[in-house]
Amino acid sequence: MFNIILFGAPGSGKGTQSITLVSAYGLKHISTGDLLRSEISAKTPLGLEAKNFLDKGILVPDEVVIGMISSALEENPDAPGFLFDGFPRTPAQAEALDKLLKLKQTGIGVVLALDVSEEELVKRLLKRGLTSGRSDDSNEGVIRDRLKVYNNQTAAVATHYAKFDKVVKLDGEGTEEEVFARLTKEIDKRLKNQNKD
Ligand code: B4P
Repeated sequence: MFNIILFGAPGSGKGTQSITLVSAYGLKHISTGDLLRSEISAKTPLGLEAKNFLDKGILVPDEVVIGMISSALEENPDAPGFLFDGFPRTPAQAEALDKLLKLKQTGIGVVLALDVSEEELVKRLLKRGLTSGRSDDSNEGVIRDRLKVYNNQTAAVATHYAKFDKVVKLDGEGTEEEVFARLTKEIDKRLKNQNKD
């Protein structure tokens, strides 16, 4: 089993790259943002609670998101590996994920961290906001708040995985194809090493 965390600030290309990566490697894609948005559209109690957080650009409480991930892992016992997109977003989520994967006798293979400048992030999210209908993309103030949340709460997740020498920082600027090529180069290197062991 090979599990990947695609890491980076909002707008760094996690969701975009996940689509092509899961199809290239046959992984199961788990995006907490997508899971939360589908709960919101279905107007479930979890979705009604989550909406207030997403609209303001702040993080949904850890216990809610960890519960969702635990169910997603249980629902996919035969997955050849998982691509985590937008999760973990706090050190507490990272520790919970490590424990859940340990129960499945697996762990994180690599954390691929996409590096994009703040001005480029704001530009991309405002552009997506013109068509996505996402309330958190259409207001520059909310976008800047999401970037602050990333710097204050989420960046520490990379520090957690750096302790285990799992983090690879990559340039997330350029065309989608260029970024995809950088990501696959790193994944292929690790898969080759794993197959040697
Ligand atoms: P997410 O759904 O995870 O969304 P995101 O971080 O905003 O976007 P992403 O990074 O995937 O977008 P992408 O760059 O692909 O989170 C939304 C909210 O949900 C959070 O604010 C939080 O409230 C909540 N949440 C989610 N997970 C949580 C968790 N674990 N804990 C607590 N709360 C959680 O795309 C952005 C745009 O850039 C697109 O329009 C794309 O086309 C464009 N783009 C991508 N690559 C490009 C490139 N190379 N060049 C030019 N444009 C590019």
